[in-house]
Order: sequence, then C-alpha cells, then structure tokens
Amino acid sequence: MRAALIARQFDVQGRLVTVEPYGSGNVNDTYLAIFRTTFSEQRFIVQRIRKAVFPQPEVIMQNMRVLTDHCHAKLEAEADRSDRIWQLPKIIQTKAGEDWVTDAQGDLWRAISQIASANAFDRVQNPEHAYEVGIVLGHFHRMVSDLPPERLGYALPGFHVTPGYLAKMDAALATPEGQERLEASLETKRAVRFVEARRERCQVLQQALERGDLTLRTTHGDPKVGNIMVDEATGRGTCIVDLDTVQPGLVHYDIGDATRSACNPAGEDAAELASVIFDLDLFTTIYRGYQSHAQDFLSQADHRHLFDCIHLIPLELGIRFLADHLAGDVYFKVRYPGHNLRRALVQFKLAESIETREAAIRKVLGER
Ligand code: GN1
Ligand code: MG
Repeated sequence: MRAALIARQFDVQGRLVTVEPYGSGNVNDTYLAIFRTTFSEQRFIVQRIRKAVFPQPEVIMQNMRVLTDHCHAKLEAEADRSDRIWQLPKIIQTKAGEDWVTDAQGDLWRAISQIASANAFDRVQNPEHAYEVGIVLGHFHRMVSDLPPERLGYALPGFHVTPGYLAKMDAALATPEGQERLEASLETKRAVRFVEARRERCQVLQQALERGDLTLRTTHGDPKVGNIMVDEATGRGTCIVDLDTVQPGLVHYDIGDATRSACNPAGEDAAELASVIFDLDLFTTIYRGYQSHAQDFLSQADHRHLFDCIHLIPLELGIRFLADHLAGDVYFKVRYPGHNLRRALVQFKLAESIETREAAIRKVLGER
C-alpha cells in the first residue's frame, strides 16, 4: 500500500505496525500510522494532499512551518501561566530532514504528530462543548494576532471569498451537465432559488474588505467542531487541528465557520432537515468562550460585521456544496450520489434559521 511505503520515509523510530484510513475529512486522504520499538509506540498522522483542491500543496507546508514555529514558541513561553496544557500538531520531518515527501505521481505527503488523549466530535455535544470551541478559537486568534498575514502564502486562492463561489455555481449551471442536474430534482431547483434570493448579501464581507473596514489577518479557515480537540480527562478544549487552510483571511470567516458548525446540533450530515436549527443557547456560550480570549483584538468595525459572517458562512458553504453537486462532485468527497446536494440543503436550512433569529443573535452580540 502506498501510504505504508510513504510512512516509512518519516523520521520515526521502530517498525511499522499499521497504516489505516483515519478521520472524516472531506478533502485530503488521511491515515493513522503506528510504529513500535521494543519498549514503546508512536502514532502519527500521514496525509496525502489532494491536488484537485490545493493547486500548490507546498504552500500549505510552508505556512504550517511558519505557523507552528510561531505558536509552539508562544505556547511554551506561556505554559506556566496557562489554565490548561495547550497543544498544536507538529510537522514530523522525513529521514532526509524535509517537511514533506513527493511521490512518483507528484502528490505531496506529510506527517504530523497526533494529539493524544483528546477527542474531536463531528457534532456539538452540549453547551459546555460549544463553550470550549469558542475558547479554542479565541485562543488561536489571540496566539496568531501578532503573526503578520504577509508571512503566509495563499494555499487556497479564493478561499471564503463568497462571490467566487457564486461564480462557480453560475459556471456549473452554464454547462449542459449542470442544467441536467438542475432539472433532475425539485430540491436542486429550490436550492438554486434560495441562493438567487440572497445573491446581493453574498458580497457583504468582500465589500467590507475592499472598503478597508475589515483587514486581513492570520486565520485558520476551517475551525469546525470536528477540528477542535477536547481533552479526554478534563473535557476542556486543548488544541485546534487541520492547519491546511491557515492563510491570510478575515477572522469573520473563522467565527462564522465555528458558529455554523457548533450551533447546529444536528450536524452537517443531519438525517432530518427539520432538525437543523441555529441554537441560540449554544451560540450564547460559544460567543462567551470566544470573547474571553478575543476581546482585545476585535475592532468596532469587526463587531459590526459579526452577524454578517454568522449568516454568510453557512450560506457560502451551502453554495460550495451546491456548486460541487452541479459540477459533478469534483471537489468534496461524497459517500453517496446526491450527498453534496443534501449537505447544501442542511446549510441553507441553517442560514434560514439564522435569518429568523437575527434580532436575538444581534442581542447576544451586544447590539441594540
Ligand atoms: C472541508 O476536508 P475538511 O473536512 O477538513 C473544507 C472546509 C469545509 C468543510 C465542511 C479545504 O474540510 O472548507 O468547511 O469541508 N475544506 C476545504 O465540512 O475546502
Ligand atoms: Mg479542513
């Protein structure tokens, strides 16, 4: 197996026991490798980066190097004053001292440390869990608030630039195959109409950035609940993983992504659309957790756009899933035909729920 051959190239002691598929990522191929010596064992993550999604995978690794050097130094310096043991994955180098391996097909593989004795959940478990998600994201944003975004490259150009995803949807609809998929079900037509009615609103963050109201910073890009590790023993958040999308962006992308994920107890793959809601209690706690770390660096203009991002990011993710469904499932991995359409409907339901609760959400945000 290719993953086993690759795993042996990293600088790890012992002999390979297994390499098994791992996790529930929608993009890359992830494996857990186990190596054993006579007296110990090491587990680590091996991943192949999908070229169809990341045109320049080396940029991910260059960013990860800059980010982890910055954060590990900071975490160690602050460790004695901290209320918990914060962790962040580390790049495991190859035996030749490189940060990644390129295989014969030209694919980039990398190895990173596994955060032990901690779990991540695909769905929010309870308000305490949502609170921890807020804490971990706030802590991450504070930790990178002095890492100039210019030091990072764009691993994923156009990531979270919502108008770009609308253009992708339009392009898919302009093809005969896209039209065929549109005509195939009433649900698809309804989904496209849902987006059409909100086309203008899709510009909101991009326009604020272009006006200079909002500024680029170092962002995580994908802080969904499944990427937040919670300590097995204490239940407290201790680590954010999946650093592939760390790049210059708006903190709003992260806030909207964390809230769309942690305030929807039914999850991204909800079995019943009717069960998808934006839960205000969960939102209140996640926001409290976030603020406890992030109060210092959010400007007034940032605050003014918080509701916008809470609404926009689920809408945007729905558009991304829908555009991929119309294009024939080329970006996100799917587990069954129509999976991307289904995922889109869940996010649209969530965006609708946010629209209904706008006044209450703004109240939690401290707006009048
Ligand atoms: C993808 O592969 P994964 O699960 O880390 C996607 C995110 C979406 C997420 C939805 C590079 O993340 O943007 O929010 O699916 N990552 C990329 O689950 O597009
Ligand atoms: Mg990701």
